[in-house]
Order: sequence, then structure tokens, then C-alpha cells
Amino acid sequence: KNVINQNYQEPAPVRPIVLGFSQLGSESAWRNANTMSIREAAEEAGIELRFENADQSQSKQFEAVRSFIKQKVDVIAIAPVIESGWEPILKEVKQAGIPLIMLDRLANVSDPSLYVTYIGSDFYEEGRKAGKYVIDKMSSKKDNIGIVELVGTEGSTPSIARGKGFRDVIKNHTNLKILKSEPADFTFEQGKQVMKSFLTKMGSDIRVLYSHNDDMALGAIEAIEEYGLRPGKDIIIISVDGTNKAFEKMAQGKINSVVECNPLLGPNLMQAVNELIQGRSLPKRIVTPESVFTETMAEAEVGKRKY
Ligand code: GYE
Repeated sequence: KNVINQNYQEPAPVRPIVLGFSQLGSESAWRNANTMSIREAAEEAGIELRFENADQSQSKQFEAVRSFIKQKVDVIAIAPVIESGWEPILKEVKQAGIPLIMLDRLANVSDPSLYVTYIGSDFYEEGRKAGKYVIDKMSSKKDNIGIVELVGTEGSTPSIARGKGFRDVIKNHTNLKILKSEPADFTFEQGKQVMKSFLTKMGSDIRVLYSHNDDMALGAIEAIEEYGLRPGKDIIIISVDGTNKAFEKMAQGKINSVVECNPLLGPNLMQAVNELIQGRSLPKRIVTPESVFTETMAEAEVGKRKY
């Protein structure tokens, strides 16, 4: 007689993992490279990406996250524009049973169970590297050195930590003085504007510019040239990211040093998503390795940059 195997089940149709990603904006070359990397890596991994761009608005990020909950995505990733204010919405995500990954920047929450892992750079270390460069570069100078700082987005992880790392390193060098520090939202336009106002107020008292990203530094270079000073000579410039455009300026001697910050986080993110879905546990913190570049290396490196 025919025996029917009662235990046999049709294999479940293979459906791709769905990832909802709330990108904070498109304010810089770094950000655009980050977005590209995530799109490409999702494609390569066969992960279905639902992508929302928040134009640097936290409330738009909240909307995106709520829509991901409604869509019942498998995993949510966010690059939080600022650190504060996330706890309530992350609780909603947790209640919905959706695992959450922080990418690039961190949200400051008192309950660490609200996210699985945080993937991104060590911004504090980047700030320290920038400070060390300034100390070395100015080591022969005994007079007071006026520094201005272009801060990125106020309250964002990279700005908080790049500012702190820098200060912690220069604090014992009493002739290095931060004259002024103002946010310019990581954009070219605001970098140019704020640098212009610095120059109007302080002129050639400014000996060093520390910019929290390349886009603001590029804007500042225009402001410095329009003011009639030489970027990289009259004003030493140190910036963070390592974009192609910054390397071009460094090869021309208009930027003196760039601390690398790697935006190509797509592969890391997709790997984390896959592992999560397979039920593996992830480290709470995944840090990307990075270097520092100076003028002497710029020529050899320019053009080889992937962002
Ligand atoms: O340095 C800047 C971007 O969060 C690390 O954001 C990122 C920063 C990056 O706008 O260019």
C-alpha cells in the first residue's frame, strides 16, 4: 500500500531578508559614498533594501522608522543624525520585535538592549589623531597658535567625539589655543560661511583650522582664498574623512593633513544583518580601521581613493 509521509512539508519559499535603513541625509561626499556602499552591498548580498533619506532631520528619521515597523521589515538600521531623543522610538522598534543596528553614528540610550550592535568609526581616536598632527606640525613654534574649529552637526556622535579627542590631546600644550568653535553642519556652504565669519573677526590671528570633515574644509579654503590668505601656508588645515577632493587639495598643499574616516560600511552592515538572521550573536561594537595622511603622501594616493 502507498504510505504518505505525513511529516513532509513543502519548503518555505525563499524570500529575501528585508532591511529598512534610515540614512540621515546627503550632506557630504562621505555620506554619498556611504549610501552607495550600502546600496551596492545589499544588492550583492541579495538583501532587499528599503532606503529612506532624512535630509538631516531627526523627525524624518522617526517617520522612516515607524514606516519600517508598519512594513514589518526583518531588520532596521539607522544612522542617527544626532545622539539624543531616540529612546521612545527605539522602544517601539523593540516592542515590534525587530532587531536594530546603529550604523556610523550612535543614538544615546540608557538601555543597551535597544540595539544589537553599533558599526562605525572611532571618532574620538580621529580627534586625537588630528590633535597630534597639530602638535607635531607646530612643535617648533613657541608663540601662541590660534586655532579655529569647524564643528559638524551639533550633538552628532562624530562632532562630539572629534571635538573631545582633539581637546584631550592638545590640552597640555598651552600655546595651542582654540579661538573659536562653531557648527557648520558638515556642508561645504556652511563651512565656507562660518570660516568667512571667523576671518572677519580674527583675520590672520588664525593659524590653524581643524575641520570635522572635508566638505567644510573645502568650503573654508574658498573663504580663505577670497580673504587673501593662503590655505595650507598662512593657515594650516587639518580635516577628517579622506575624500578624493580633499586629497586633490592636499596634493596642491592647500590641506596639510587628513584623518581617514571610512564610509564604505555596506559590506559590514550586510554581514551583520545576515548573521543576525541566522541567529548568531554579534559584538556590541564593530570598529572600522583607519589611517592618517599628510601632504607628502597625497600625490601617491590621490585618484586611488574610493570616495
Ligand atoms: O565625517 C561627515 C558626514 O558621520 C562619520 O558625517 C560621519 C560624518 C562624516 O557628513 O563627512
